[in-house]
Amino acid sequence: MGLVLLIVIWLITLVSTYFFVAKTWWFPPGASAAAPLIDHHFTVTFILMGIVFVAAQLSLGFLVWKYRDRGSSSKAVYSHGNTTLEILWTVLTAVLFIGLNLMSSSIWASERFRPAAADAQRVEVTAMQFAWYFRYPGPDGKFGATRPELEDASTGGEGAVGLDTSDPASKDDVVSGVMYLPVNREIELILRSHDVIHSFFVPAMRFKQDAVPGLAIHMHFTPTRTGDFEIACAELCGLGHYKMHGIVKVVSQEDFDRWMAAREAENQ
Ligand SMILES: [Cu+2]
Repeated sequence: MGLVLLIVIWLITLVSTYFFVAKTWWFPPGASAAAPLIDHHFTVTFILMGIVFVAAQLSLGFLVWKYRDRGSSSKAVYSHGNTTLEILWTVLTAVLFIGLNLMSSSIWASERFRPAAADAQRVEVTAMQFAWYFRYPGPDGKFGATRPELEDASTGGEGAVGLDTSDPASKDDVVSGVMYLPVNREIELILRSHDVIHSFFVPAMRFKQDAVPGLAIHMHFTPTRTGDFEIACAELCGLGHYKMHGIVKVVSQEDFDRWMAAREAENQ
């Protein structure tokens, strides 16, 4: 029995490790400025943790086999353990955990704590059960006022985000169900939620941030490749959570301007 357990534990360990090493189910190729940094940090974490995981599981299998039931009737011996070893692995774990946090803090801060560039394209993201709406401030660079009592999800577009059309600044605001972004330009997001907590997740951008009712959360990132990328809601937000996805279309600045002009024309 001890031998069977050893084989099963080792097999599960090695087979699951294989899928990670072979990158069988992996990230989509990165499409934002922070993606290479995040991927590098992920690889470092993955290798360090992988070594710990494989070593721990291989020793577990070995010890299960070594201390198997040999049918002897000798009395069980109780051991207190080894204080030196316990201190050693607790300290090592702390060093690893705190060290990885320190290493990644600048990447985390670059999208959150540092303010967005002055020429960043601002997009307000409104999450609601179960859709995403994207609002652009238009040529005046100012978002018009929104009011919660005007929010009506069933109308879609401007009505869904509760745009106050009596505010002059709201006249040129553009609301879209698809997120258009210019490539190689910093994007400042303002994340809002209409009802419950949602999470704006764009795997290709390595970008994920909760949208929380009552908060306007500012974050920024820079898309570096054109194309269509999937947005998924990464917070279980209700029955329709599974279908709460959207598309980011990253296009050249000219195509973005053209799209914006067409939307402005529709607004008139
Ligand atoms: Cu959601």
